[in-house]
Amino acid sequence: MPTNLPAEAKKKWNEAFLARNPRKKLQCLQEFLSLVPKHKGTEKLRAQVKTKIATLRREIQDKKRRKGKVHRKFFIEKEGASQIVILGQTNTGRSSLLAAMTNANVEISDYAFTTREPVPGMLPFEDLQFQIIEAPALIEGASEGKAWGQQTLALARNADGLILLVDLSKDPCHQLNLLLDELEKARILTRKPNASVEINRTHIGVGLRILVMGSLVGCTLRDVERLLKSYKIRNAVVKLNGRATLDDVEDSIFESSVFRPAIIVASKLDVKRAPERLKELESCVNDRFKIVAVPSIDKSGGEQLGEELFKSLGIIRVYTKQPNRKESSPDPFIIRKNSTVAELAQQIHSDFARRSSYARVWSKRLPFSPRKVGLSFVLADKDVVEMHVR
Ligand SMILES: Nc1nc2c(ncn2[C@@H]2O[C@H](COP(=O)(O)OP(=O)(O)OP(=O)(O)O)[C@@H](O)[C@H]2O)c(=O)[nH]1
Ligand SMILES: [Mg+2]
Repeated sequence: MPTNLPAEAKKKWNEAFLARNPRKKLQCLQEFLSLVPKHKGTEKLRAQVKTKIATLRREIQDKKRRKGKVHRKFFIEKEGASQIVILGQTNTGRSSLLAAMTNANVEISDYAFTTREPVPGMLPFEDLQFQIIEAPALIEGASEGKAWGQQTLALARNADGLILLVDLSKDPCHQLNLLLDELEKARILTRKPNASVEINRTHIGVGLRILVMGSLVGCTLRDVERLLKSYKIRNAVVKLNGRATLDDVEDSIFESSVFRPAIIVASKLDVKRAPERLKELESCVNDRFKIVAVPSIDKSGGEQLGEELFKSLGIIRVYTKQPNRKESSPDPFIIRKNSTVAELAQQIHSDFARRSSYARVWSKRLPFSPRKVGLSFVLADKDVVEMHVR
């Protein structure tokens, strides 16, 4: 829905964006909010800005309080093929799952909130390793900053995929809805959106570079340009994927949504009413997510979990081979499903991409191998690719 903001408000938003000092930013955001007219079209925006203000205020207070105290470590460097974050409420069995599926050394207890910092572990799957991270428990109000919620949700935002842990000893649909609600408020989407808009603002004069990778719906490139300029955005690289509307562009000016594929893991299958609660969960999920029910004490569940994660992430492995060698590299390249030979070359090196001219591909899915293919050839999982340059 269009927000129809007055020019003054747009200008104030830009000022808030550019402010480096948190106090100045807070002040600008408060002024911005007072300039936003109250109607249906601005409802979401106003809620979003209020959350931003509350978070910023808390950050300023925390900084004052924390001077000299130890900080909790929340950022975890990515390792392996993908980083997956386990989200769930307290005592749902997140640590138990992590301990059963990975090599992590983690404390399991029946006390609430045992895990206070993210804990990583590696889950092997075929020739890949997934990095699984237990996030601290998520509670209602996490997106507004309760119980380190902002940091926990930032972990999820930074990950490649999510495991939503649902405990079958309690009401499963209530747990799931709470998680989805907090994710939505943090603008982390678990459903693939029709469009994604990325705005990378630069402070030097490169002008507006708008790259339309998909298509524009109900607007032209000029409209997008005009909208950005009305927010005083004059230097930025803007990438539009999928079918983007002008509303999508405006939304992402305020804060971009990210899509994180998710699966549900149901825990505590051994409790008395687990089978009927699993049915309840299935009916409220209604095929929106894959549900994996594996006993967390049983290591054999690791393979099933690995496979479901691999499927949900929308990635494939390809093995590259040098033209003069017989063997392909033992370690796969991880690329997005439906990637082309050109995109693989780009991932290897941008210079390599420029010089590539064709490839030879070995695969069981082809009637004969190797097959000589062009740069637009779409790759599949386990393809062996030999790139040729000009
Ligand atoms: N019956 C049963 N109990 C389980 C299962 N998995 C975990 N538990 C118990 O549930 C309690 C909480 O387990 P944790 O793995 O520590 O839960 P958590 O989600 O990591 O909890 P916090 O980190 O404290 O928020 C412990 O007492 C576990 O023994 C299971 O499959 N069945
Ligand atoms: Mg734990």
